[in-house]
Amino acid sequence: MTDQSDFELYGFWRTSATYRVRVALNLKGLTAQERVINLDAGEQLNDNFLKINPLGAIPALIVKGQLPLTQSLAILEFLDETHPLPPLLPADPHGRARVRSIAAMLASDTHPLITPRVRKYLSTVAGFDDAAVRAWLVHWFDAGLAAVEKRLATEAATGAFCHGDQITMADICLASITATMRVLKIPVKNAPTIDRIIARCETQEAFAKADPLKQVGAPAAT
Ligand SMILES: N[C@@H](CCC(=O)N[C@@H](CS)C(=O)NCC(=O)O)C(=O)O
Repeated sequence: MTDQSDFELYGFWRTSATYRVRVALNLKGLTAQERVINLDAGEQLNDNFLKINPLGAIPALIVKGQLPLTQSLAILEFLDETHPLPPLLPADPHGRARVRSIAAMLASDTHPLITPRVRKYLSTVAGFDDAAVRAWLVHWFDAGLAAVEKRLATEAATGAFCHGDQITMADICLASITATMRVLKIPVKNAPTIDRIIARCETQEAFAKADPLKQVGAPAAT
């Protein structure tokens, strides 16, 4: 690396999974030199990038001299283990499992259904027109967030944030989904607990700095 950043981060301005890593880096006070992989230009499928992630997906985090790290949740866990403060998980095992469970509902069960590769398959192979693709996106965002809202609104462990009053990886994953919905101009519906938690997250610099529209390559806000 030519600059003084702690890491290299392969990402793109609007992506949900890269957002998660940006927020975690910001919370930990770490910096990354970003390498843009333009998803609109299909750069995730270039040979050079496929050597970094054969799945053709960002983010990838490079720790100098080591193999690339992929998968945002694995990267969040890595950052938390190597830079423990502030922690992204609570101390108790049950709480840790709850936070990982909410994070997985968002990053593992909701996010994959709305990725560019799925949208491309729907429009080029499955015969979806633009309206049908949009209806698909709205359906899966709504289904994922409705389930998370139900948990957050009814479980006693919910506090100012998804788990108690400290930011955890559940909040990072929740905000990563709502940030992407905002980019796609899809509203969050009937989710007062999510709305409250996201409003609180957005007061935090670590989240504000990761706003997709503030990243290199983002279009001017409309
Ligand atoms: N589970 C992965 C998902 C990675 C992923 O799908 N990233 C999207 C951007 S948010 C991507 O690069 N998609 C490329 C494509 O779908 O072609 C993670 O959390 O890192």
